[in-house]
Amino acid sequence: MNFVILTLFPDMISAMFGDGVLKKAIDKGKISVTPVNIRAFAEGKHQVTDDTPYGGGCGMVMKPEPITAAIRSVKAEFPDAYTILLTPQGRTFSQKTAEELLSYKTLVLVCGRYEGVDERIVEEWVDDEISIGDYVLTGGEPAAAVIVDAIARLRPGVLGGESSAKEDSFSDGLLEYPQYTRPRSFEGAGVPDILLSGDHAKIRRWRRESSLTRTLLKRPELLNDFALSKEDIEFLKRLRSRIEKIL
Ligand code: 6GU
Repeated sequence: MNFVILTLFPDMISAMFGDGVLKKAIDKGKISVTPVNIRAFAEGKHQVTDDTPYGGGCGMVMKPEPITAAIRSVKAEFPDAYTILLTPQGRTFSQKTAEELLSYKTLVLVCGRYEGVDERIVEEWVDDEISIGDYVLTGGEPAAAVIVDAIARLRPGVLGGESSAKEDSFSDGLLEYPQYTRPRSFEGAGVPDILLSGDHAKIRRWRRESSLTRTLLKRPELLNDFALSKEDIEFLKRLRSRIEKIL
């Protein structure tokens, strides 16, 4: 899968993928991450990429010509690329969005800066607009990194253990159960006995129930959206009535 990131700050992108799991995935050819410098497509001695807004107002707007030239050049290489503008006005990114975008061979992520990009870019070239949450960043680059990370780790061969992406928080709509490793006693705090019991059926059940308990206490709204088994529902009923007795 190819991620092409149009930005005025390509070094920001290179830095974010120069280490760790995603660097390994790039080295192994599982994904490619290509920062494209929008400024390289700007004309003139000063290669200007922004200008003052028509109608007045503060801040600068990214000019349409350099972004258009950059997108055209990417589309020449990847005609089927799906183009996403990173903007606080977009639909909010989630695990579900990551799974949905996994089906594209090439994603072009356009990082906005300043007060935004000329609207004609959005009309002519943009297939989708995505935000990573309800707050404002100075530019789309951190958002692009978040989106690439969340999608890339779902690709086969990117994570070490093939099961790890399936077991984490949100993949089944629940938060993860608590994890422990050695030492068995750390500064007076122990490990739940059941995890040391070797009884794998019991451990599986304890983990499921821990996930359900955590989700109910920390993010109860998540329980509305996802399919729960009969056992899950029974457990949550008992948990709720225990909590109600205490309160
Ligand atoms: Cl995608 N861009 C900017 N500038 N701010 C954001 C964002 C994106 N998502 C949340 N805040």
